[in-house]
Formats: sequence, structure tokens, C-alpha cells
Amino acid sequence: MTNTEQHLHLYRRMLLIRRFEDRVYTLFLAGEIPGTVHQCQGQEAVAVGVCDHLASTDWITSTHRPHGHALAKGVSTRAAMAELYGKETGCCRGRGGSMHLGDPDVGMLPAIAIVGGGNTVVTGLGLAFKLRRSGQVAVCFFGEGATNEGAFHEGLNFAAVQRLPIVFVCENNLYGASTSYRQVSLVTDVAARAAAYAVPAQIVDGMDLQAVHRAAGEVIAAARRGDGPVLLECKTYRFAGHSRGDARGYRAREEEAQWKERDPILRLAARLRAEGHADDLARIEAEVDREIEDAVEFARASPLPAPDAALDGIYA
Ligand SMILES: Cc1ncc(C[n+]2csc(CCOP(=O)(O)OP(=O)(O)O)c2C)c(N)n1
Repeated sequence: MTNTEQHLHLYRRMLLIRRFEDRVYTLFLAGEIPGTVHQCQGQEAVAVGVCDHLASTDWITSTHRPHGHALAKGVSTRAAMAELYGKETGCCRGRGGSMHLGDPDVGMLPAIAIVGGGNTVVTGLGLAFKLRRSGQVAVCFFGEGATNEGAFHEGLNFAAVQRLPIVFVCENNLYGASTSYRQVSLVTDVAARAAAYAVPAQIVDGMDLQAVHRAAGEVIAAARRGDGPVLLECKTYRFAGHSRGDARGYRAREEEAQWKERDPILRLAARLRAEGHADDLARIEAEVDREIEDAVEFARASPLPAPDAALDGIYA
């Protein structure tokens, strides 16, 4: 792949996530999607920049905000949308919904909505990969809100002591629900906390696809080589509220506007346009929109799980 081809490919992945989330928003408001949704508009560069370095045999864990991680890791758009609708054709056969997207076939554990939940579970993946000497890597996505949970510290320490092939990717979007990180931690760089466990850490501009991609490539290669775990802190921002009922009274509209100027998708698009690829961008946009409409039609037309299958997959 040339540099341009790679950038167009990454642009497409980010745009797919953005358009998916925007469409899900209207579908949710229209009452088509049950439950609630936590959306990731603004954070696309992190999911895409990291997952581009992973094979389907590498695994990720995710959070209550998993739509972008799932699409970036290769969960099909149809299977993700159908899961949000609670349909049998969803990636978890409609049993998980928005907060539990995942698919073992593409290396994504169904997402864990307990804050910090993935930070210890990921060590099981890492330990298995190490014992099998398989060269696989596990990536744990988490928010800065998880770092005051015991699980964050236990996971990091265990991974460090065992030298596990794990990359802990913190999406530091400044707020855990309505609480600013400054109110709950005097150490505002999550990366600094990794030093407590002798885990190397890097901070990267999470609104810059190329910066995330470069940094993620380095730390994932190091983990794969057997150098032990790494923490990558991506400074980012969620453009939407925490979940769908959030009026965002805890942050200033000026702050939101400043972060929107750093929109990772617009930044990459501007660069590609300046390099003469406007036609490719228009083609990609049309293809992405068709892919999402196809997924919506697929989800709408799919059956709900049969009532007599309610006990399938229950072990005790
Ligand atoms: C252990 C636990 N406590 C509280 C909650 C409720 N809750 C859901 S998301 C969230 C905020 C999480 O913030 P962060 O980890 O920074 O992720 P972000 O929402 O910013 O992506 C909270 C408090 C939960 N799901 N699990």
C-alpha cells in the first residue's frame, strides 16, 4: 500500500465510524434502537489508528463506548447495527446490545460496561498469548475514568510483573460522565500513573490520526516482541454527551467548539484534499453512506431472537 492508499483506507474507517454513530443517533431518537447508547464521535482516530496494527488473531477489550472499537477491529457494519437493534443476526445474536458489541472471529471480546472491567480481563488474554508464545497482542481500551478503579492498577501491575504482551490504550476525553478528571485526580496525565508499575508510557494527540497510528505501531510492535506492557494515553474528546440523555451542562460550549476544530476526520480530509484526492473522498463518502443504509435495512429486516432460545448460552 502506498502512503496515499493507506491514508484513504484509514480515512474510510474513521468516516464509517462517524457516519455509523450519527445514523445511530437519529435511529435511537426515532425509537428504533432500545436501551441507551454511548457514542464516540470525535474519538475515531484512536480506534482506527490502533486497530490498523492488529490482526484478527490479536484481541481487544472495550468499554460501554464500544461502537468505534468494534467497527475498527472488523465487526461487520451489519452485525454491529443488528446487535444495536437486539436482532438475532447481531454480533452477539442480539443478547448484548450497544454496550456489549464484540465478535471472537475478529478478535474482540464482547465489550465490558463495568468501568475498568477490561483492565483485568485483558491480563487473561495476555497471559494466554505469552504461555502459548503465539506472538499475539491484546489491547485494552479504557477511559481515564477507569484509572481510579482498583482494576486499572491491578491489571497494570500484573501485566508488568508477568511481562505480558498488552497495550493499555487510554482514551482520555477529560470527562467520566459529568465529572471532569481534574476533580478526581491531581495527576492529570494518565501516562504518569504507569510509572508506579514501571510500565513505559507515551502521550499522543488523539485527534491526529497519523500521530496515533505512528505511536500505536511502535508500542504494539514492542509488546509483540516480548518487551512487556505499554500504556498509550490518547488525549481526545467526545463530541456528544456521555450517553443519549446528557445535556452537557458540565462543560463549556467554547471548549466543545475548540475541540471540534481539531476533528480528526476533517483534518485528514483537508490533507488528502490538498494532495489532490477530492474525488476519492467523495467516492468514499458515498460508499460509506451506502454501507450504513444497507446495515440499517439488514437490521430492520432481521428477526428478533426466538423466545424459546432465551436460555441459549446460559451456563448455569
Ligand atoms: C464500576 C462502574 N462504576 C460506575 C459505572 C457508571 N458509569 C458508566 S460510564 C461512566 C464514566 C466512565 O468514564 P470513562 O471511563 O472516562 O469513559 P468515557 O465515558 O469517558 O468513555 C460511569 C461512571 C460503571 N459502569 N461501572
